[in-house]
Amino acid sequence: MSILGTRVLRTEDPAFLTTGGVYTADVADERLAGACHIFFVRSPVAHARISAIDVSAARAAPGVVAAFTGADMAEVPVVAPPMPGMISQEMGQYLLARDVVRFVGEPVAVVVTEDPYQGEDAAELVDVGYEPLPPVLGLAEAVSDDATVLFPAAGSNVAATFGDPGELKAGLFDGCEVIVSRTIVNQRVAPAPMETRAAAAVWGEDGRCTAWVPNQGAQGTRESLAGMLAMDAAQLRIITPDVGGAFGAKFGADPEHAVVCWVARQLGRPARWAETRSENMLGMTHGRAQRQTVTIGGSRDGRVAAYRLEILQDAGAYPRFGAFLPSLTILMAPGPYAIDRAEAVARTVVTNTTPVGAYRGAGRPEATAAVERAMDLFAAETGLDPAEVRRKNLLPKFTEPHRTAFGASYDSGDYGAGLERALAAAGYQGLRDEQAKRRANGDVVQLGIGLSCYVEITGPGGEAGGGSENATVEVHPDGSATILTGTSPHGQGHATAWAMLASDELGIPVDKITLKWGDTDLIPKGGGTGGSRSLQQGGAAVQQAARELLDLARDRAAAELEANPADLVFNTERSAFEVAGDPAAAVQLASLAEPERLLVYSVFRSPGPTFPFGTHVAVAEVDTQTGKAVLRRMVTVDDAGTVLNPLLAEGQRHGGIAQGAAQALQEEVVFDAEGNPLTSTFADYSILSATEVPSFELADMATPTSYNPLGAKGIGEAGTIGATPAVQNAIVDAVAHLGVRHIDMPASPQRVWEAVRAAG
Ligand code: MCN
Repeated sequence: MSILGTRVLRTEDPAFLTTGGVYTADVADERLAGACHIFFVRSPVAHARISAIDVSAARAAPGVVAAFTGADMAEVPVVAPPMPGMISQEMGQYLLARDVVRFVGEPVAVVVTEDPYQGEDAAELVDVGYEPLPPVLGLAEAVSDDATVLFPAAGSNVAATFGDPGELKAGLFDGCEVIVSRTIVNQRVAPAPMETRAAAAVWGEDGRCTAWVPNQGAQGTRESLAGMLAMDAAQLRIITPDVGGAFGAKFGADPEHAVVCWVARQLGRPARWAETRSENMLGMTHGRAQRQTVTIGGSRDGRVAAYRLEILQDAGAYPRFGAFLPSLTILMAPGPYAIDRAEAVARTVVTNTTPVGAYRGAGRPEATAAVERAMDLFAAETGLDPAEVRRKNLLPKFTEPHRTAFGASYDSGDYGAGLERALAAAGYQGLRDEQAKRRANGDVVQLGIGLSCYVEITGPGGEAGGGSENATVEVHPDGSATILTGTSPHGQGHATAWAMLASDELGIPVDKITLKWGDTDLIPKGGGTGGSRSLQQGGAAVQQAARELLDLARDRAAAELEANPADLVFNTERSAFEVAGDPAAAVQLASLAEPERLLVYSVFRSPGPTFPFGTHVAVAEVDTQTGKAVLRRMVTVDDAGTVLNPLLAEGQRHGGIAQGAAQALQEEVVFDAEGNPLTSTFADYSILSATEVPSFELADMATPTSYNPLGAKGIGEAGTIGATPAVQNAIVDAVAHLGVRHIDMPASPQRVWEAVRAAG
């Protein structure tokens, strides 16, 4: 019997739950013996010209080995933004700021000490002269005609445009009986992984640098670092130890990682860095940060005819992946709906804030939030039930790819079934009855029901739109096996999942299969983990490699048994080849691993990305006197095709739903009018905890994809994509009868209370 589809317990957990995890700060490799420690001096102002930097006092402080500024790194070029041709290349960042600082937290200098605790004190002694410049903070401000231009060479604060705003069709909403328009804020949030950023680096006598970096893909990090340090990627070996969460924000490398490598070379001594939580809140990329204007129109009977989405994306001070997010938002703008006329445009601007990057969902949660809010605004205007409006507009079931107006090709979907299953699981009508009762009673605590139907894209990549990934599977003479993968787990459970895939083919128990990842000398190629690509590409590669390994082994077995390869059957129960009809004539797979190694490297190529979908139903209570909103129930259908391991998939849904709900309920990165961050600790940034969310109610549904033999789509980001608008819609719905149509996220008591008051 196959173990695919079963709840195999995570083989990673015994180590993680005891003392077994080895994070970058724990790496005890002997090459790092005697390492010095790096502490960054960061800008305390959002925008300023640097008049002078004096590190002499810091150099004389106890334990200080060295102190460096940007001037010491003259040979290191400015780091240009990614994606030339799309994003302005005039908006580069120096590894250490040279003339101008553009956000609070930007690295300006480093002090290097013997003891990790001496750095913070010595950094206090670095004297930096800042001549304040006017900060640009709001998105509207960034694009106003008299805005301060952060990069004069770029000519404006616009880093990228997607679509031509001048091309917006004047007649898009012609013939619509109902048109609603609204500007909504998809606020900036912090990825806040448990493990903050870190690195360790050492240069060998061969002139190569070995760097340990907790990230989402060693190979991509090697390319990023090589670019930043203007060196040949072959001179770098990147090793990824255990990673304590990444959530999209540990893709590639940050300037700090490059500085660690540079300092180690400069001093001829290994160097280590691990940041504090506050540094992480300032320096690690933030997510989301869009202002969206939605316009939706259709007929009084609830049919949507036209939809427009205009986006202003905040890239923060230096364009990184965040600058590119709107293209994903636009790609997924119409979501799961059949909307005849739709258009979307975006501008990405720079502001004096922390750079914005990918955060779980990366562009797709923003698309879902916009269209799901728009659907509710449209339902409110037509006076129809939000479920009914969605039912009327969802694309009908399809099994052949469906091409959208924005060029996405949805592989397979059954959105209506997902909606009905979620409504049934939630007991939708009963909830509406309860709501009507409370409204009629004029209860202080009102009930809100929020829906969100979504479709998202997972596993994008490659020139033809599909991605590829490699795997090596090796069977050892002792009956164990090793898998090398180009993906890079940081909480998803690949060690368990990839072992299941190999075990299923080879008949080797899961606990005898070891997964290796994240060492560029061992695994030179790999796409890493992001865009929920890993199972559909990396997992598929493992299965393919294991099958090819059996082909190779079959020939060896045939020779050994003096049989025709075609007459052999592989018995997974025994992990042995048998002569058909004569099981006594058999040879163990493991015994074929000598004298020659039994190993196969294989690359799986996917024909295209896949499009998971689902419906989330949130039930919230809102106290109309205090504005306090509480999430009571969360019922979700998340269809990611065939599920490999329900335990892993449910874990992914749980984490994602919690993060998605957190954005709607309480998380927000806030800056004051000078650009000072007000949420740089967990005391101020109210990161969600288990006490603020109910137990999630997960309903199953699986519509397989034909794009990989596993039938699997991605599940890693579904939770954040579906949950945020469902929770936001539930909170608005709770007070909709009082005249409230919209409340921006997060639903702080003050914001909810003000909305209720304003509605009268
Ligand atoms: N899975 C499954 N059946 C499916 C799909 C997936 O059993 N049909 C399982 C897979 O075997 C894998 C897990 O679910 O163990 C997630 O697989 P997949 O959807 O392929 O996503 P990735 O492994 O590529 O993970 C990436 C995704 C992203 S992009 C972010 S961001 C994210 C996330 O995963 N960050 C996370 N989940 C996270 N979970 C943790 N704990 N920490 C993070 O930083």
